[in-house]
Amino acid sequence: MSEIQLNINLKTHTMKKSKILVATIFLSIIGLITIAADHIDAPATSGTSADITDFYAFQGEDTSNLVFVANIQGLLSPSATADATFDENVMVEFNIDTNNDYVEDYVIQAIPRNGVMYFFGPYAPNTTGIDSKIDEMAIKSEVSISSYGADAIIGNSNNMKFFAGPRDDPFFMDFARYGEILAGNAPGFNNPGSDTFAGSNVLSIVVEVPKSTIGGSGTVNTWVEAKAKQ
Ligand SMILES: [Ca+2]
Ligand SMILES: [Ca+2]
Repeated sequence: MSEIQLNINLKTHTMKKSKILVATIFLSIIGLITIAADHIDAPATSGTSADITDFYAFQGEDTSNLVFVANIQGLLSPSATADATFDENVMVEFNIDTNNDYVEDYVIQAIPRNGVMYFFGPYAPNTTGIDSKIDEMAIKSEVSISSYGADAIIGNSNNMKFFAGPRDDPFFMDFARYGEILAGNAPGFNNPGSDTFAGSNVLSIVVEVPKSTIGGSGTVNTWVEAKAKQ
């Protein structure tokens, strides 16, 4: 299992970003936009179809909505992107905790089948924690998976919006310089630096939901998991 976790406050308008490079993380960061990333994952998941590179959660252009973005299978070259597909045995689950006990009160689950990404939720899951199940009674939505180089296909149903497909990796990090800083050979980052992820792609899953469907207001904790079918 690969997991990234972060906090987001539904009311504040502070912007804060964070970059973390460990396998499983927890961030007590409150902000309009919160970002967690671990492009280099634990050996068991690194480079696999379940390898999460980034998790973004932010208020939508429609301020009554929240947007969740999970990027997986990072560092795809253009040629690799053309061949990259979502794994039908891997479910990506967005977890949302609304009462600060770090147990998910809502989940949004995404799983691909035959070129379509299916979404379930948001709904209160019967199973929490390490295990996950898809409740067939959950609200079901879908969007065709967009092809590399083609226009993005946006699904719009159940008052939500959906996207699944390859995207340019938006993450910026100068890993070479970072290594030099850690080694004591450089005083800090260059401006603008050299983006290690320039020209590389990810497979992205995006869902925009009304805040009213995930608790409405206050602070939520949210994290994303990629889980292989057992
Ligand atoms: Ca909870
Ligand atoms: Ca879960």
